[in-house]
Amino acid sequence: MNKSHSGSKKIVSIKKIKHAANLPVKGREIVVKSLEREGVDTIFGYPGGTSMEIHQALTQTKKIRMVLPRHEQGGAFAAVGYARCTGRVGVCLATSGPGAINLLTGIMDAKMDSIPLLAITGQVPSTVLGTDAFQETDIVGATFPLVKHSYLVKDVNDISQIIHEAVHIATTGRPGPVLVDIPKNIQQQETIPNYDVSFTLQGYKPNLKPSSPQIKKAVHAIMNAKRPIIYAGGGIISSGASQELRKLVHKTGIPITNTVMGLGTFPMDDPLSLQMLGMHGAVYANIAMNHADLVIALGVRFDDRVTGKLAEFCKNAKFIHVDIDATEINKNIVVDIPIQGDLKLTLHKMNELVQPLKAIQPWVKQVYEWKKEFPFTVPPSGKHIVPQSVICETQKLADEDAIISVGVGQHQMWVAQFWRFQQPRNWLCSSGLGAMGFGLPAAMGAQVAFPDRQVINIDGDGSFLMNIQELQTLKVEKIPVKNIILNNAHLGMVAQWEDRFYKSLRGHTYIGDANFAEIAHAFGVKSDVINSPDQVVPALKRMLKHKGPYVLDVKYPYNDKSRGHVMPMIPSGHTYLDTLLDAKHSLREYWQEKGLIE
Ligand SMILES: Cc1ncc(C[n+]2csc(CCOP(=O)(O)OP(=O)(O)O)c2C)c(N)n1
Repeated sequence: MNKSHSGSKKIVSIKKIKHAANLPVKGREIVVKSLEREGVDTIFGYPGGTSMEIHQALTQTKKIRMVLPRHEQGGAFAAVGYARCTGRVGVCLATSGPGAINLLTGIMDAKMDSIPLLAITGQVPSTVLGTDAFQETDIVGATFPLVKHSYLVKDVNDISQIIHEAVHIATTGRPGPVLVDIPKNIQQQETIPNYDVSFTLQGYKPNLKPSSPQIKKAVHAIMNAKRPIIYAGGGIISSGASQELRKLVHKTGIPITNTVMGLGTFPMDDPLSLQMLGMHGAVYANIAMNHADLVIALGVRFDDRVTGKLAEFCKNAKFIHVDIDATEINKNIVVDIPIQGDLKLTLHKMNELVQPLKAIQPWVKQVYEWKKEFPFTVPPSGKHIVPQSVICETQKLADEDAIISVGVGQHQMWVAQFWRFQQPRNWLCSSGLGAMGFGLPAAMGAQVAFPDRQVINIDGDGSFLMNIQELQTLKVEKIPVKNIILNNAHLGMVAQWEDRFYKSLRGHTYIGDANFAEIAHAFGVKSDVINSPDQVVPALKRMLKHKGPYVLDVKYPYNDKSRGHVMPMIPSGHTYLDTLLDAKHSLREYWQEKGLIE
């Protein structure tokens, strides 16, 4: 939290008078006031020469908590974590040049996963723009393909309007990242502020209202389907349509599978939930998708990790596709019934028209049989810890509304497979970009948003190392994130691909056995290390009981046999029949042996 320095009270009162009397104030104060007016309560910002004016102004507000990350990438991920779990815009702030460039990974993560993010950057004074001035980077140019929209502020009188537009664009339609780059001299200039702003951007009017005839067509297709399946993704979360989705599933009885982004939109322990689909998804979800006659795609992208070989994907199905973003429709898959519009509105209307589907009972029975035949299984533990069991034990001990964050790799997929999410916005995962280093700072952002909830980062050792400096932020800012490091001394997921496709030749995937408990200790964060199965539950209990931040280093050996791999797995670009079920069998071979296919 900000601590006001001596004499600051006097400055505050002068500022208040200036605002009240419509006297000139500096651009930097207008930035802060405009953010306050947009309801921003937290900024993750790292200062430097061209942004310190804004930091100075931020010391004078009590409405915004300024969290200082220890790396701008950490700040951007924290803002993304804040946005993912609250649904409100996340805000990060950086100086020009290296600071701004360090935001790029977080901005891209927000772009790929449609997360509302406002990235504010200081810029060199406009008088020297284009001269290769010290720490000048054309950040508007550099982020051009990554953002939903961007602004270079050229006039101090535009600041409040631009901040209002930026937040509006980031949070409406398909959410995404917006950049506002503010030259230092504009932060310093004075003007009489005018906060009477409205949205004026020509051509930005996302259509929310779905077409009624298209909805009727979709409902007709649903009522006549014999083998329908719902494939639901992050769009459900963005539009707040989880309740409507639940109603659709329960009213019709149609089985549902989720993308990684969509986990939590539907309770994963409901019998009709087929959990996650795709490369490391449930075998039964992928089989059901590919045997369906109607795929109801809701807020999804038909991403390659879901479809595998496009030409073979759901070959015998018709597609309904609902998305707020018209450019998503017919992008990867040509669909039969496109519906452009808001999912909450669309599902609400569909729910009024659909009826229970009695004719699909044999299909649902078949789906339940697949579900029984191909469950996710935790390998038996010998003398070593099995990472999947750590995930299951953690869920048994954690609060129901715990927020779970992950890095990228095997641990990420195991959490997606084994954690049974019941509600949306409890799952922080860099899904589209797959950015290692996401877990800790994203958890930090979520914990700042929800100080009283459990926030647990289940990370890989490689991923954790990429933003490990944020342990100091946890300590100094008193952010009680719990970190479980599934530490196999390897870049496990890449090693898994080496085992599968490169004859186990290690191409720089051994990273060494760091002692994360000692590192955490050096940052002043409480920690523990375990390496045998009987230690798991007591160590988890101690961690969850602790009031402050915590690091639990869980050591287990990387195992090049299938029990150490994330299974099942559909090799990239293949079909569901190529699913590797274990070390020996693909689904195709298994079904051939049973005489079910040729
Ligand atoms: C920033 C970044 N660099 C590289 C990769 C490629 N990559 C994907 S998974 C992975 C290994 C992750 O290792 P670790 O975090 O230890 O998790 P594990 O797979 O062992 O659970 C790598 C290097 C990535 N996703 N992100």
